[in-house]
Amino acid sequence: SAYKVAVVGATGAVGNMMIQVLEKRNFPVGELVLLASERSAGKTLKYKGKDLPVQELTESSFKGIEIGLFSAGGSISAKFAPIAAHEGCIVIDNTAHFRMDPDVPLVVPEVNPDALAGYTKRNIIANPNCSTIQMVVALKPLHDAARIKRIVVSTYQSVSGTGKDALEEMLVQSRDMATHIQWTKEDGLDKLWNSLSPFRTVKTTVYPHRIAFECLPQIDVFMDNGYTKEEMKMVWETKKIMDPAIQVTATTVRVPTFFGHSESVNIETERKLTARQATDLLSKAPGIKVMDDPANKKYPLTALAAGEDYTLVGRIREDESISNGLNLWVVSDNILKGAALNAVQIAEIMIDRYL
Ligand code: A2P
Ligand code: 11C
Repeated sequence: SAYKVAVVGATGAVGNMMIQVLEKRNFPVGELVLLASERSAGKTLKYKGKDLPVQELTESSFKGIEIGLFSAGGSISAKFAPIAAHEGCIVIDNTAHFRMDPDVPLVVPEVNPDALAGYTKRNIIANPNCSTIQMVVALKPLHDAARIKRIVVSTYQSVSGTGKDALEEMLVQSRDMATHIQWTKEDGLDKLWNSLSPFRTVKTTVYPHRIAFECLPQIDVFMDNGYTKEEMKMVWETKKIMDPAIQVTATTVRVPTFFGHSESVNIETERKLTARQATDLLSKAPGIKVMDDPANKKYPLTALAAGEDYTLVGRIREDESISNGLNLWVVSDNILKGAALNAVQIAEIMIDRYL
């Protein structure tokens, strides 16, 4: 049978990708309803070669809708997800709003699909944060084999994670600097240094500092413990999805890349895993492509992960500073597996098992 599906936030970066993923995977869509703000009402978006109208999201948008994919921001989900759920719609929510609600399953299909059984409590299922999703996809097979005790992760997250305004800000700044800094290798470094100085304090609107040619060790807001919310999401969500016993510490950094988040992941396990054993486990695991051939300079890159369903894992090494430790480099498309694809995969399991 086919289902009546709504995409909430259809005009956004993730919402748009949700439509493409539904089409690409031939999801059994009977009717597709595209919802966004009143600003977008009247626009059309393509689905299977047809132009579908975008409608304004209202409290009466969900009559008869069976599956709702939400990606229009936390406050929109806070208000409209319960309304949709009350109408009998299964909500799959990509925002952070419901993730830590004990009555809401937080699911990565390759990791904890059975948690979906808990959906009946609220009719709402949460899609984890992109940086958490790719990390747990890569770590689940290692955890099953050797019990992970502790994770130390540093992220290198792309600008698309913030949205379209941020992508534009990065491009404008980069263009400006590349145009105005007239320096070649024949010139002295002092000339470069001096030409950079007007750009040390540029006015920004999206990020607190310039993102072009910079790394920002701040994603989202700071919490009372000195960590950012993005860092704490990685801690809380990993425990909820994989195992509450795992200790996690994270440093999340925004870097001037377009699509795909990269992560340096260090783990300590109870039982010893050699790099070779870890590579074998990862090669057989769902959703993962191992890309690890140092002799030929092959390792995961954002350019290889963008547009790709798989999470790429490489640079698999034993951590020589402890007895049972590994280092990995994990890269995945944050809009795809990190958001839209994971949500649609959840919907596929829901159809398979419960609807
Ligand atoms: P709109 O395009 O009409 O503003 P992104 O994260 O890429 O910025 O996208 C956010 C998505 O959430 C867009 O589809 C946006 O629609 C939608 N959105 C934002 N505010 C509202 C709102 N008040 N009601 C419904 N959809 C909203
Ligand atoms: C980023 N991870 O890259 C964020 C975006 O909780 O769904 C997604 C935020 C979230 O900035």
